[in-house]
Amino acid sequence: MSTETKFSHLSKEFLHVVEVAAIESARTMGLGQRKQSDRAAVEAMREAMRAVRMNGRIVIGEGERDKAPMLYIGERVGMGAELSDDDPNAFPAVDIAVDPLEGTNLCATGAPNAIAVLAAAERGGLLHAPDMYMNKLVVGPAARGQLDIDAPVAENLKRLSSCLRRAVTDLVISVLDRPRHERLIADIRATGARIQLISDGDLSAGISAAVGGSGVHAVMGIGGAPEGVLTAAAMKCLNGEIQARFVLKDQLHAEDQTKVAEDSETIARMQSMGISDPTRVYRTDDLAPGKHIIFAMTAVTNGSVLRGVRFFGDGKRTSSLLMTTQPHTVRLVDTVHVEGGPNTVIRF
Ligand code: VTB
Ligand code: MG
Ligand code: MG
Repeated sequence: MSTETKFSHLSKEFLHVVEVAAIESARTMGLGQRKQSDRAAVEAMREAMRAVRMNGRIVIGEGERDKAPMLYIGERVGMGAELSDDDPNAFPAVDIAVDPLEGTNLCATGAPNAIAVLAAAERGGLLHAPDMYMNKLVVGPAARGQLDIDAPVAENLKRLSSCLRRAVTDLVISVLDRPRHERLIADIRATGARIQLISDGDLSAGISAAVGGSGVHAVMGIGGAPEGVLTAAAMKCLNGEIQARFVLKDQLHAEDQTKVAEDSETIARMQSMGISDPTRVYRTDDLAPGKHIIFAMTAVTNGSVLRGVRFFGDGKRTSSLLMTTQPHTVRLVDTVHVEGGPNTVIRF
C-alpha cells in the first residue's frame, strides 16, 4: 500500500477519534467545569486512539509524562505502538499533535468555537513545541508570503488590504482578549481595521482567517505554541499561512509571567526538543514540515463553520472538518451516529 493510501485510510480513523472526543466533552457543555470537560475529551480521545492502525507517537499532547497520565508527549499510541518503526509488519509511523478539547472555557460555558482536534504526519512532520506562549500571525491564501510578523501592524494591514482587494477599514482581525494585547489592539484600531476579540480559541480563529466567507481576515497576537503547530497543520491543508515566534517570560505581560517557567528552564526544554534558536521566526513549513498531513477537528460547541454536537433521543450528530495534503482534500463531514435501532428516522 502506498504511503498516500495508508494515510488517507488513517484520516477516517482520526475522524472517529475527534468525533468521540467532541461528543464526550459536549455532554459537559455549560456545567462550568472546564477540567471535567477536558478530562472527558482526553479520555475519549485516548481510548479511541488505541484502535487506530498506526504506530503513533504523541509529539504535542497534554504535557509531560509526570504531569499528564494520558496523551503525554512521547506516549506511543495506536495498534502498532509496540512494534519498532523498522519492523516489516509495522503500521505506518505517525507523529500526532492533539488538543482533545481546545477551548475548555468555551465548552464549560457553552460559548462558541470549542473544538476537539488533532493533526498527524509522517515521523518528524510536526514540530515538537513545548507548551509555552507563541506570537502568531495567521492569514489565508491571498496573503500568503505577503506579510511579515516583524513589520509594524499598520504595514501588515495595508498589505493585507491590498491582497484582499478591500479597504483596511473593511478588514476584521481576530485577537485574544487579554491585557497582553493592549498595544496590539490599539495599533489595529489606529489603522481603522475592525477587531473581533475572542475569549479563547485562536486555532479556530486561524481556520476562519484562512477560509473565504468567514468574515475574519487574520489572527494576530500571543496564544499557545501547541495551538500554533496545529494551526500550521491546518494552514498546509487550507493554503493559508502562519508566522510565529516563541515568547519567553521577559517578553510577556506581568499578568502572564506568573503562568510560565523561568526562561532558563524553558530554553533548556526547547533545546531538548530540538529548538536551538528560541528567537527565530517559524513559518508554516517549519511548524508542520510533513508532506502527509492529516488535520481532523470536530466542533464541540457551535462554530463559524461547523455546528456543535447535537444529542437527540436515538443518536447524535457531529460536524467535522477533515483535511489531508496528499491527496489534497478538505472534507466537511456531517455524521449521524445512529443509536435508536431500525426504526430511527434519519433527518437530512
Ligand atoms: C491560548 C490559545 C488557546 O488558550 O493557549 C490560550 O492559543 C491561553 O492563553 O486557543 P491564556 O494563558 O492567556 O489564557 C486558548 O485560548 C484556549 O485553549
Ligand atoms: Mg486542551
Ligand atoms: Mg488548547
